[in-house]
Amino acid sequence: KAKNECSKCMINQDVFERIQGKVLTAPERVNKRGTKPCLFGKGGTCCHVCNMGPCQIVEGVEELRGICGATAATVAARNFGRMVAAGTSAHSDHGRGIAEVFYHTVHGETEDFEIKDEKKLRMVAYYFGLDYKKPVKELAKEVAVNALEEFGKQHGELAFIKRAPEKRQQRWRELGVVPRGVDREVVEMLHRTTVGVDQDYRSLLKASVRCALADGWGGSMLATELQDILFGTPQPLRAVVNLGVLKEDMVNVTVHGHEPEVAEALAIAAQDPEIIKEAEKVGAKGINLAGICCTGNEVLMRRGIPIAGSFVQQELALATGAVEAMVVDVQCIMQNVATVASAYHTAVITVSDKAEIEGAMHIPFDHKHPVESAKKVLREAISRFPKRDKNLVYIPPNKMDVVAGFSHETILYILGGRFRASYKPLNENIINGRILGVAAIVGCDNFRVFEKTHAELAKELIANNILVVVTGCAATSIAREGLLSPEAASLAGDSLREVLEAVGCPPVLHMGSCVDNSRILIALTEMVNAGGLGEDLDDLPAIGCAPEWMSEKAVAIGNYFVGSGACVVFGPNFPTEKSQIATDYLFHEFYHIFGAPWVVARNASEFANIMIDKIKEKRKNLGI
Ligand code: BF8
Repeated sequence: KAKNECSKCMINQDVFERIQGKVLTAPERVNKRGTKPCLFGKGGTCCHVCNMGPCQIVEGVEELRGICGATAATVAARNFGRMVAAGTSAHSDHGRGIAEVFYHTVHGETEDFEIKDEKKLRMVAYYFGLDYKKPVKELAKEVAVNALEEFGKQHGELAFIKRAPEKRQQRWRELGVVPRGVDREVVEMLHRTTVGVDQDYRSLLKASVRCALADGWGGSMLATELQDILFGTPQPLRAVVNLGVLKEDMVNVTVHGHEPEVAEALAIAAQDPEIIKEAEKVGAKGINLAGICCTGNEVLMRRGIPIAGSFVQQELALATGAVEAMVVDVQCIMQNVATVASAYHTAVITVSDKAEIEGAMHIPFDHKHPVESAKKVLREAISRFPKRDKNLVYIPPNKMDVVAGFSHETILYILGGRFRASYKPLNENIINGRILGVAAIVGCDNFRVFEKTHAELAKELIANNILVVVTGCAATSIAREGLLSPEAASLAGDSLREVLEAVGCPPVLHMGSCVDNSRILIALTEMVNAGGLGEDLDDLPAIGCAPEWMSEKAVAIGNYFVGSGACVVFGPNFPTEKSQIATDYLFHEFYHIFGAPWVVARNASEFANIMIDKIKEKRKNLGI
C-alpha cells in the first residue's frame, strides 16, 4: 500500500497528500511506530496494578510470574475485567448524563426538550414497577428518580433484567451474576482486580460478566430508552454519509463524541432564524451539522443529520479545511484533533466538564439551558467562517445514500405490519430457511486494520442469506460502501432478497450508536418471545462480532452479549490472547456457563466462515 493511504476509504488519499507535512495524523503514526503494537502490552499479560512492577508475565514460566506470584491467567483476566469495568463506566456515565437531562426536563428546569415517546415512557415505568397508567407529567417525574437510582442501587436487581427471557434470568440468578446497581458492579470489578484481591481467573472472568450485564441491561439500555423518550424513537429515514456531506458554502459544524443532548440542542439552535441570519451575514448559506462517531449515529438515527465520518475519519474531517468547529463531548475523541485543527481556522470546542483537551476551546454546556449553550457554540463557529482559507479547502466528493433508523420497535412494525406488530414473520422466515439467521456487526474501526473488513464481511453474510444489523462506527464504515440502502438487496442471496424486497428493507439494518446495542438485546429477546426458535437467547441462530474493536467499551459490549447467550467474534486480536488458560476459559468454558463463547478471527473471510458455521450449528440444534 502507498504510504499514508487509508485503505478503508481511498478518497482520503487526496486529503493525505494535501496535508502531508502539515499535520501528522494517526495512519502516519501507525507507519512511524511500526506495524506492531507494543509487544509487552499486547495480549493482556502485562501487569501494572502495583509498584513492584510493571511485570511482563509469560505463561508457564515460573520465574516470569509477577513479583507477587500472579500468573498470566490471573493478570489477563484482571486486565480483561478492568477493560469491561472501564467500558461499562463509559456507557453508563453517558446513561446517567441522559438521566439527569431527563430529570431536568420533566421537572421543568429546562424547556428545551420534551417527552417525545409517551409509549416508551410507560413501558420503562412498567419495568420500574410504577403505576404506568398515571398521567404523563407525574409518571415522568417518578421515572426520572427511578432511572437515576438504578446507578446507585446497592441491593436487588437492575430493573431491565426482567426484560430478558425468563430462562436467561434464571440462569443468571443461579450463577449469581445478576447485576445490582451499575456503579456498584463497576466499583466491585475495580476492587476485585486491584493488587492481592481476586486471584482466580475463573472467578474474575465470571465477575466480569456481572459487570458487563450492568452495562448492556443497565447503563446502555437506560441511555437508549431515555434518549428515545426525550428525543424520539428512531424510524427509518434517508440520509447521507462520508466526508462529502461537508458543504463549501455553509458553516460546517461537526458533532463528535457520544451524548446526543449536545447535538440535539445544536440541531435546534441551527434552525433558529437569528442564528441563520448571523451565518448569512458572514457570507454562509446557513449551518451544516454533520456527525462523527456515535454522536453522529445518534442524530443520524433520529434526525437524518448526515455523518461526516467514523472514528478513523475524525482528523480527516478537519483536514478538509472546511470545518469551522468540531464540537466534542465525551469518548473516542483523539487528542490530535486539537493539533490538526490548529493548522486551520477550525475551533475544537469541548463542552463536557468531564473531557477537556489541551489546545481546545471549552464552552461548558449548561444542562438547564442547552439551546442557549448551543447558540454560543454556533456563534463561535460562525465567527470562524470568514477566516476559512479557500486555498486549503478540499472536500472529497464522496458521499453515500443510506436508510437508517431501525430501532427494534421499527423492525417490529416493518416485519410484522401495522396490525400484526411482532417478530413472528422474521422467525417464520428463519424457520422456513429464507433467512439463515441474524448477525450483528458492531463496534469501532481501527487504524491497525488495513482491510475493509466490515463491508467485506457484511457482503459475505448477506450473500449467504443472513440478515445483518449494525451499530457504531462499523455501521458508518459499512454505510460508506452503500450497503445501507434498499438497492443493496441485490447483493443478498436469493431468498433473503425476496424477503427484503417484499418489505422494502436494506439488507443491513442500522440500529444506532454503541449504547444502542441494547436495542439488539431486546430484538433478540423479541425473537425468543415470538416463538419457534427456542426459549433462550443462546438457542437463536444469531451471532455478533466486532471485527475492528478498539475501545474498552467494545469489550464490555462483547462480554454482555456472551453473558446473555450470543456468541461474539472479536478481531483482529483478542485482549487475553497471551494467556492460553484465560483465553480457553472465555472461548470454551463460557460456552458451558453462559451458552455462548468468545471467538477470535483475523480477517473478513475467517469471520464469515465462523459466523455462518455457528448459525448453521444453531439451526441444526433447533431442528430447522
Ligand atoms: O461508541 S464511536 S470508535 S467506541 S464505535 Fe468504537 Fe466508534 Fe468509539 Fe463505541 Ni461508537
